[in-house]
Amino acid sequence: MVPENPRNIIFNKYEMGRVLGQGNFAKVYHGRNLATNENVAIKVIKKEKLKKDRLVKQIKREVSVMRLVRHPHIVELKEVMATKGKIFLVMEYVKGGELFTKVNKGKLNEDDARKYFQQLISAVDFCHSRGVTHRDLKPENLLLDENEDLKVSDFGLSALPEQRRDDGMLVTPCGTPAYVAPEVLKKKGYDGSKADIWSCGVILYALLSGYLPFQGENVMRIYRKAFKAEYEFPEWISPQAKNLISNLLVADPEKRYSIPEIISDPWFQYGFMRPLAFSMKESAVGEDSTIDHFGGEEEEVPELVAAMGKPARPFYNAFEIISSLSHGFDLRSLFETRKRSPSMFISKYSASAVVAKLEGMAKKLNFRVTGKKEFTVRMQGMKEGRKGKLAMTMEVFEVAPEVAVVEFSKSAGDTLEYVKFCEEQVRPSLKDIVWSWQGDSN
Ligand code: ISQ
Repeated sequence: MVPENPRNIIFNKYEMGRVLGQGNFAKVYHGRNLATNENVAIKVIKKEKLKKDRLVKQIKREVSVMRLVRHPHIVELKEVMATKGKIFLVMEYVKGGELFTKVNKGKLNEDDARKYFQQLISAVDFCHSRGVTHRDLKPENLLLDENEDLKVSDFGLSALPEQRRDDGMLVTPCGTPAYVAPEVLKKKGYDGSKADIWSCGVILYALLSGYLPFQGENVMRIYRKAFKAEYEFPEWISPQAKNLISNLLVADPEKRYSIPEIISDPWFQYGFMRPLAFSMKESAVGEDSTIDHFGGEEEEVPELVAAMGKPARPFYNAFEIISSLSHGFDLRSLFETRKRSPSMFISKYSASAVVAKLEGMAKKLNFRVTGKKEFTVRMQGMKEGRKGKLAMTMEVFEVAPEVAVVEFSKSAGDTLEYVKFCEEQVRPSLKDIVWSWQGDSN
């Protein structure tokens, strides 16, 4: 029998409220943390809406990206929970609504438009520099908080069924017609970061004019104009802002401004302060979830919890979440209590680049590579230690393009010698590929 749940409580922790937004694969609800009364936004993704492997890839991506990043202009992902049929992404609730509700009431003055554009570019720059593109920047993803500051949502989520050609270019056409770059529409390979910059150009144009640069009675007409970057400026936009827009809405992505060029543009620079960003967050997985009964549907047992029983400890850090996701969305590893001699770091390089670097390190430290299988490297020292030769295994998981998690463990030798070796030799020799070490705050 399905128990009554008139208040739509999920995981004994959140009360689900009204719908805030809806997309192809997900619905976003207002939520309230029952213990703290904190408002949250909860994105609910039904697994059946996507093929499982695609879904897992997508979730992995959003989680791995959003769990790691803290940026004042990116919507924070607080927690991830799942039942057999649904994934719940608990996000920061952004109160002020969509930026474009404001624009619909009329164009913004240049100072306000510049402030939002600067905040947008700092969020985009932050993600691009971590190898993450948005690819669906559009009004619905631009929210305003209670201080009238911008928050970009869905970074990392637009990487739905992603395909890359051999040269690394994206081939999945995605995005929203009026904001989509010509090279995306052409369905040729494209550079996701240049496509984002085009969308930023469309957004800046819309903020300053109150309407879109490429309009038409049907999608084909809009596309045709976008292909040729055919648009006109209203006369009230200043020459400096026009100059910047005309360097963003350039059909050829090669000739389009890059982020550094945008940042050094004089119109953009006016009053620009780079926000303090990035801290590696400590995370929390739902610590006590019993029966989830949401939306009057069939009773579901949260698989994370059902599989594992009550967790031994309530909090997990981003590394644990990511590495467990890399193991196929099986979060059991989060609940292991056995202490290994752990070391993990996140790198902003591809898995193959990291593997190459690990092999180079072995050589430099006079270790012999004793095994290499896909993204696992085993190596052994030449010198006899207290308990024989030291040996270690390093596993590399690519959790997003150009984001790899590297986990290493001792496979032979004395633990103290191993820890010392890691601290004194391994860490320094990897410093140019390490983005952040497990346990380090940033
Ligand atoms: C956060 N707050 C309000 C609305 C939202 C919509 C989508 C994603 C996050 C959100």
